[in-house]
Amino acid sequence: MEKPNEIIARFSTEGTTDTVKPLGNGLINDTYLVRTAEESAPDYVLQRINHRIFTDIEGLQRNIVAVTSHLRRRLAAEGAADIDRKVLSFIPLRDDPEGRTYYFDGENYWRMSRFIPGAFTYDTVDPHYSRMAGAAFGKFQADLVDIPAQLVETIPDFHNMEFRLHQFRDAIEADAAGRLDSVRPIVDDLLRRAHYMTQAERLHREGLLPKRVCHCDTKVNNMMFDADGNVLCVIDLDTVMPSYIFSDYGDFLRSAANTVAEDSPELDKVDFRMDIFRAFTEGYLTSAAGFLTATEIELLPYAAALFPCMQAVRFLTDYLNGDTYYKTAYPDHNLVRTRNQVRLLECVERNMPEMSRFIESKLAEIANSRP
Ligand code: GN1
Ligand code: MG
Repeated sequence: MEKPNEIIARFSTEGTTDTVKPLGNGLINDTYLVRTAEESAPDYVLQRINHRIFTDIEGLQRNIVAVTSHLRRRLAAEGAADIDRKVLSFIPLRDDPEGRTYYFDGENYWRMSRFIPGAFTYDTVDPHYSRMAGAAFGKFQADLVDIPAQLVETIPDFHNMEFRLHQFRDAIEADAAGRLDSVRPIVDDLLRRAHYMTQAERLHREGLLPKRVCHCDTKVNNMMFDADGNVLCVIDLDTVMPSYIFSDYGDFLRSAANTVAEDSPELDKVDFRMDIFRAFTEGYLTSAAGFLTATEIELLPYAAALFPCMQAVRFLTDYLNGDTYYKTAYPDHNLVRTRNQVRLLECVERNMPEMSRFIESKLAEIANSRP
């Protein structure tokens, strides 16, 4: 493997590298902040892309470049100021006739983007930030409705619940780590919900539910805010791909409305914050109601339940497989995450009727406020 400085030298960056330090806490890629010595040169983010999980790096970077260029054109057309802080820019390789934005050192894939100065991410948000995040993710989807490029699914069937249950059943069958007996009740509890949770796939097959370009990892900490709390941009674009809009709506609430972190073992503290739900939904509907279909809107409460359920299934699958996918800090980490997500799911399920009522009333308000 090449040294960071050698890797950085492959990209057409400006300035000279001063320091390289780990950045963020993603579960999949390794991220570093590259500070340059010169005031005049930007700093950069260097990432090692996990190519065990993202097997089509070429397609992945093509997606990301298509999306960021499209968003950049949109911002320019809107006459937005400070565009370099509102959309990520990826750095091409030096002297590469194909203009590639990733480098393979024989072992690992790397990419670089400009570091956005004065930007902050948060692991928890209040209703005010949630409303802005909702509007921003809704706008992200709205802006990409007319993207001319055909994007690839960077992880095929990523948010396909039928596929996740299939992997789950395989893991149960194999019981590779010998952990099945200890988790039987949770396994049964999740399988009981299989039919309800796979309704999106059935609706899609019947032509009643479209796939649109979505972010597919709308965890709250994948959104950057400026010092005044205004949304700057959406980051972590590896999973931008065609999916149901539920992906973005549901995954944000899964991470932001949980009163505790997704791996907190304190189950009695897990709750689903309806104030966050209301604020996020309001923001989302203001920018997305214009293109959403009635089916998509009606199923938003389902989306809020689907994502803790899918995440519980994914964590438990990994636990049964012996922790081969997610980074873990201790042996039962994936099981603790699973229990946490199941508890969150139960809290969501209790609130679904109220969610539907809230969405209906918001839509009526939006319709009435239109001239
Ligand atoms: C992974 O790497 P990170 O933390 O952004 C995962 C998401 C999960 C999330 C759970 C490619 O995202 O789907 O929701 O962990 N990304 C991938 O924390 O599997
Ligand atoms: Mg992330």
